[in-house]
This record gives sequence, C-alpha cells and structure tokens, in this order.
Amino acid sequence: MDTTETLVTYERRGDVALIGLDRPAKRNAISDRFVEAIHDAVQRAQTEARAGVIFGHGPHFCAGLDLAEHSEKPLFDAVKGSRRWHAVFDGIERGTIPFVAAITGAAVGGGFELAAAAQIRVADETAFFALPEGQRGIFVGGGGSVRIARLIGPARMGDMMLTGRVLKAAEAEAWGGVSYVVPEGAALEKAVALAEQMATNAEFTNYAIINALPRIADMSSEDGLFTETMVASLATMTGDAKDRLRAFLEKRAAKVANPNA
Ligand code: 1HE
Repeated sequence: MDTTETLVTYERRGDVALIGLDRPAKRNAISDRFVEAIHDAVQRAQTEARAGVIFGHGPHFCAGLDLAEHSEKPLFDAVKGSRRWHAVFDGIERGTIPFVAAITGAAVGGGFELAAAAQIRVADETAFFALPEGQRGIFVGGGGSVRIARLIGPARMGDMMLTGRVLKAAEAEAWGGVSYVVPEGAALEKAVALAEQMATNAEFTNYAIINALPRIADMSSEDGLFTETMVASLATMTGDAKDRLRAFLEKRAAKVANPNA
C-alpha cells in the first residue's frame, strides 16, 4: 500500500466535525493504518466538536475490510485487528458526541459495521448494503454481529450473510438499518444538517443518549428503569438543564414545532 495516502480527511464546520474516508481508489476499504486514522479523527472530533459526520470520498461509503491486507494475516494478528476495530468503533458508538454516517454507494461488510457504530445513518438512493463474509470465507469482525443484528434483527442479518442479499437504501430503511433516505447526492448535506441540529442539544444529554441508551437496552427492565432515573437525575443537576428550563419558562426557548399546525 502507498503509505503516503491520506486515508482520512478532517474538517470542522462550526460545532460539527466532518470525517471523510479518503481511499476511493480502493473503495475506502479499511486497512490497519486506515482504522488508526479513523480513530485519530474520531478522537479529535470528540475534543473539539459537538457532533460528527462520517462520509466516504468518491461514489462509495466503504467496501469493508481491506481484503488484500487481511489475506496475509496470521490468526492472532486477525484477532488483534478485530479487537482494534471494536475499540475504535466503540469510540464512535459510546464516545462523548453523536455521529451521523452519510452513506452513498457501497456500505459493505466492515463498511456497514462502521455505519452501524454511528448513532444515525443517512443513505442516498445510490446506497446498498451487503454482508458478503460468507463468500469470502470470513466473518463480521467489526462489531456487526452486535450492532447490525440489533438494528435490523439477527434473522435478517443472517439472511444477508447466508444468501448474499443486497439491500437498497429503501429496503435498509424498512429494516431499520438506516434512518433517512434522501435523493442521490444529498446524503452529506442531510447528515451535516442533522449533526448541526444535534450539536445544539445539551452536551450532557447527548452524552447520556449515546452512552445510556445502548446500555439500558442490554439490561433487564428493572435495571433499565433504575438506571434511567439515575441518568435523568444527573442531567437535571447540570447548569445546562437549569438554564434551558428557565429559558423555556420565560418563553425564550423554541417550542416543539407542531408538524400538523
Ligand atoms: C478492495 C476492496 C476490499 C474493493 N479490500 N480492495 N468487502 C467486500 O467483499 C467488498 C469487495 N468489493 C466489492 O464488492 C466492490 O469493490 C464494490 C461493490 C464495493 C465496488 O465495486 P466497483 O466496481 O466500484 O470497484 P472495484 O473495481 O471492484 O474495486 C476497485 C478497486 O478497489 C479494486 O482494486 P484494483 O487494484 O483492481 O483497482 C478492488 O480490488 C479494490 N477493492 N473493495 C481490498 N474490501 C472487520 S471484519 C469485516 C469483514 C468485511 O468487511 S468482509 C467484506 C469485504
């Protein structure tokens, strides 16, 4: 591989960090060096932005694991590689700021796994989703068996992996794999608009949404309800809550927009 490749672009637009997967000649396939570049960009975004967007340069979001690099790996290196993806993607899913994945073209294998680590997925009409691990003789290793299975359900994920079923954007939306489908070319703009909106939320509430919701989903109802009360009580103690509640009561804050008005 050409080690002078940039791999990831980073740009800040106000409170939003834009992280661009930048290896279009290889359809943004993720090598070891690439996963570290994603990690660095995500960490930087967490320190200086309030929300992030992850998108792919070129027509495809991401073709997954770099199969050329992977085919040469001894077993234990593959184990460590998968665990590193887990750590890096966990930093997206349960970090300090929310991320939106803007998906065009292929979100395949590890590309779908990366998108699944974001809190929100926006796909344009060119997007397609596949899990071809069965054909490659490998398995998901970037957290897909947990995150994708939770998004679309293990039976549907098993269908995709066993039969090679490829989902278009609208099918992925119907299955819960993406939250928004937009016309061709509009994914990045929509993702940035959503990130800008999220960036206006109270920081602690965003942190609680990111970190508490997936944990509570893993708990019993009883534990979940107790944890919810603790998180809600903590949120109420923040200066943000005091300021924002007062602003609402003094009619200085925007109301919820009634879509039927
Ligand atoms: C790659 C990769 C890759 C493309 N690793 N080099 N992922 C896959 O099984 C998907 C494999 N890729 C594809 O099916 C297609 O490339 C796409 C549908 C994504 C795009 O097709 P297309 O026609 O636009 O591009 P292309 O001509 O197939 O690929 C362009 C170049 O990118 C070509 O290299 P070149 O040197 O011949 O120009 C491809 O070899 C290269 N390329 N995808 C390496 N993935 C943590 S576990 C996760 C497990 C997985 O991710 S499994 C799924 C792997």
